Amino acid sequence: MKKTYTITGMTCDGCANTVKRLLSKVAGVKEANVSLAEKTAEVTHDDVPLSALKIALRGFPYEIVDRE
Ligand SMILES: [Cu+2]
Repeated sequence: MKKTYTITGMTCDGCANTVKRLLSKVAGVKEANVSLAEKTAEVTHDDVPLSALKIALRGFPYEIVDRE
């Protein structure tokens, strides 16, 4: 499935690249595309729970949340 989440805490392209890299490493994630301008991440994955994506960003100044 492909799902779009909100990412908080990103301030520059480096942040966006870091979030993309961290999310891409999660088991079950096929692709992650991050938009700094929209503060979103579009993640293609096999039913990876949001909690697993949150854990991937733990220790970094970013948070992934469901899009309102
Ligand atoms: Cu940054």
